[in-house]
Amino acid sequence: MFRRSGQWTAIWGAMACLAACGSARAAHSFRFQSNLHGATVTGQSSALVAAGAYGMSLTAGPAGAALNETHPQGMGIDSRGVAGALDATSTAGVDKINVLEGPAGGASETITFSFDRSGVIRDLLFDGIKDETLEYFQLTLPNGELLTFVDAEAEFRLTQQGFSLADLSLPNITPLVDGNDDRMGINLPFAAGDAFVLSYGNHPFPTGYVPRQNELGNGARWEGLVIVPEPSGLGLTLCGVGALLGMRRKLL
Ligand SMILES: [Ca+2]
Ligand SMILES: [Ca+2]
Ligand SMILES: [Ca+2]
Ligand SMILES: [Ca+2]
Repeated sequence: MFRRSGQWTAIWGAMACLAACGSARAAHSFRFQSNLHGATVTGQSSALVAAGAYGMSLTAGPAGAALNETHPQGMGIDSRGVAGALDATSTAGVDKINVLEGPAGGASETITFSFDRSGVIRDLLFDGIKDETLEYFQLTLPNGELLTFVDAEAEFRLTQQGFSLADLSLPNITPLVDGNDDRMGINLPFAAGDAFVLSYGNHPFPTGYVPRQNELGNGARWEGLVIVPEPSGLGLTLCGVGALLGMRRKLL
């Protein structure tokens, strides 16, 4: 009995040590809102921004599109410069990331981004993803894997009408958190220069599903992200040695 409680004490000690190691890593927050970066971002096809020791490269897509940071709730893409595309109808806008309309429409606007040193994307911050209209953001990771972020209430809205998230043909569905459309603690590692691609979509309604007030997806915005440096190999080793020593002491 004593041995078992000692084991648990050691395990808790190891977890506390790992948490302490994690919290010691400084967080760097990139925020996009209200022209925080002025003309270095808004109106540009590509931009460089910085937060602490990190530099971030951003590129708007498709070709001809420009970054737009004018809205208080985050970054959008202005595609008025994309030949054959419409980006300013009743359901979309130049300060949102949305699906384009017009002859060259059908695909989403995109933001491709990378960093000048390695690290971990800890938190992703979005705005304007609506639950009942089945809007989503997708993030293509450097390894090609695709993550899909839906509203925290999307599952609830679907189940109200006898459906579920499993009815959506989307890869790796990851619900956002509460009403803020953010995802904390996602922890996506990257190397310097690794490219991520952010895009938007709205899933076709399953047959028989009717969104409240018959609303349609209308684009959404990217508020930013928080990155932390990679866990130091030395720090983790010290944590591991400390945890083992603690466990050994408790078991003796
Ligand atoms: Ca747009
Ligand atoms: Ca929306
Ligand atoms: Ca939402
Ligand atoms: Ca948010």
